[in-house]
Amino acid sequence: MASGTALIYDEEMTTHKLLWSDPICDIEVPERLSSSYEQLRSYHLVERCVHVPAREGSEEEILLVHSLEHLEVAKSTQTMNEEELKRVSENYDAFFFHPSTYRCARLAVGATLQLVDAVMSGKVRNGMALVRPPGHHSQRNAANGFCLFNNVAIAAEYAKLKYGLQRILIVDWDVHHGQGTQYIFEEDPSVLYFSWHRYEHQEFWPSLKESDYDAVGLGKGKGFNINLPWNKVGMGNSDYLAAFFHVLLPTAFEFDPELVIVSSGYDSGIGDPEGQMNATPEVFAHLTHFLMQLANGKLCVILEGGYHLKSLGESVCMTVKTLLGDPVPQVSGEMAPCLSAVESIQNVRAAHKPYWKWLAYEDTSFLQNLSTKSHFLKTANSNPSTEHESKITNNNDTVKVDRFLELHMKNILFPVPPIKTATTGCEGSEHFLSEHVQLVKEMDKTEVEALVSGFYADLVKDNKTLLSLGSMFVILDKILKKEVCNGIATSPTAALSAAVALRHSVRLGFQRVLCVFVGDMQMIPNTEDGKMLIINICEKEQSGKTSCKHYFSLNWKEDAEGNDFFSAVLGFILPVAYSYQPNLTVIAVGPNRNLGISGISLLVALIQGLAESRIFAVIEDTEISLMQNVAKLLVGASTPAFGIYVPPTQEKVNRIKALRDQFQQEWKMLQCSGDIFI
Ligand code: Q9C
Ligand code: ZN
Repeated sequence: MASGTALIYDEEMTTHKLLWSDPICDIEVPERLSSSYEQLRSYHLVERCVHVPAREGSEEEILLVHSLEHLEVAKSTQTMNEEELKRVSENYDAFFFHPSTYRCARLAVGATLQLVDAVMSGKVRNGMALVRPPGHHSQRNAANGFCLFNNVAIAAEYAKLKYGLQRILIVDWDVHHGQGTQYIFEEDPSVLYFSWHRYEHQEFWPSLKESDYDAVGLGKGKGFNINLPWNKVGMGNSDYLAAFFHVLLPTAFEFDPELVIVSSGYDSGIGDPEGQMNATPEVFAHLTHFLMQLANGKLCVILEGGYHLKSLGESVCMTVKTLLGDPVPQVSGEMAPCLSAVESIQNVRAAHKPYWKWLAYEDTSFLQNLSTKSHFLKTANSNPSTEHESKITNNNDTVKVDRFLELHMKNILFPVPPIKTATTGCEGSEHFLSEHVQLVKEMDKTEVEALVSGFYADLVKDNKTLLSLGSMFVILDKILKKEVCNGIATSPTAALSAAVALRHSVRLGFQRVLCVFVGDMQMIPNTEDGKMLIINICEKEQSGKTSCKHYFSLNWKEDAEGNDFFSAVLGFILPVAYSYQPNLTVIAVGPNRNLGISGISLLVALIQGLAESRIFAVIEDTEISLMQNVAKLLVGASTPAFGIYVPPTQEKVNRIKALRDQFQQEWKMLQCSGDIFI
């Protein structure tokens, strides 16, 4: 299993610069690269990465995507004077040539391919390349939007050719539409291209009809081009997360890529003069964390845009930190997507319904009637209570954003130590013991009795149970004191241990504890005070409780053929959990579990984005191999195998949809369709 994170940076790519005055291009400055690298250095992230050198991409490699003519024009600019450079530049929409541009663009291509090689050969697990000029607007025969060669598109073609890959996912979270990338792969079903972008009903550059949600790909490539247009500025953390839960991630898991490449523009972050969006740096940690769950962790992040230097640098650091496996910081702000974002999400889901199994049974009956529906929603948009409060929106004042980021990043638990896991020395633990694991000593019996006597005292019948509670108290304590990030304990009675753990964590001062129960859990603690939220995944309908706001019962029996739990995790559990914003997560697996190891691994892997990655897992002590799997996940020693993707049955889709309809007013991250407006 590959480990380590590659970082590619070559100062020479700062020599490409604008030589004349041009208000359109003057934001694409060399400092974008150098100051991001400095920021990485100041957080001590550079020394934790594997340094991989850049190289020049070869002509042959560039010709995988571009025409010979385009290559020759670019090459010819090396010896031109300023006047000639300016004249060639004017042939393109928003591009400038410098005598070193050709050399830098070849380094940008080569750096990207070096990263692909490092990841594909297993030298590292993942990595990031800081490159200039960027690539995603560049087309077969044209420079465009600050881009000369399409680094990411070349990398995808290269990976197909050199490693025989059949499925590559490109995620373009830059705020502009990578129309260049779309054109290159439009007819190619082996490359799934996802882009969200500021669109404003085609008002925003590059103002193309084909950037809208109905451009789904052509010919054999139908369904493999996903555009999510943002029709308003001010989109923030919750809108981006909703897009991942309700569009990108389910599609990506069904597609099952062998490699993920990110067109990683940070002009979609707060303070950017181009994007005018509101997403704070830590959201990029979450996006990165989600993408790390695909393709066995093989993730290549390539810089595209990003023009607010401070915001760019912080966001780059968040990305690299997450690639390294550090705890994921909490996202800030109220977790509710705005109406305009939900409208875009519903439209792209409807447009892609014919091509993806996970969407097949979703109720998108408004499909026939999209334009009227959209019109209806446009008027609905004027409801101010469901629109974002735009405190930071439309704020071009770079000083104010700088100040905001300075204060904000201080609250983001940064720097934090790498993940440490606490556990008891249980059977099979030698398989995952490492420097990241702390063995805890158990509390003695009288201490435990004293602690438990306040609540479940009468239930503690034997020494074995008492002892397992003892180790649990120690682990929770270490999590609270931030000595470790997560912990795992076995118990002869997981239900009892979990119930006690919940009560105890609230007593320790955790304000919001999310608890996910899997299997037979007879003891459901009282959740009335809102300090706990319980999601009970069980096979039989639980009676009572169903009306309680902080208790959900999700009926689920995993499909025998493979893992059909993706739809439940993405369509319900994660949205509710992100709406709740817990500061501790407890996962308890009891007897007669109704989910396989792959389903539980999926749950644990994705839930790790919450509560600053603070997780306490309690597992019934007969479940040795499950215990080993979960422990490896918590330690970060493996990227999980989630098993074969199986689409959910109509019946299961309906069940999730019913839960969404019932709870989306309260838990707003569940919103992904127009039903909420009726
Ligand atoms: N009126 C990247 O972020 N704006 N490129 C042109 C013309 C160009 C952005 C405006 C923005 C290019 C990689
Ligand atoms: Zn951009």
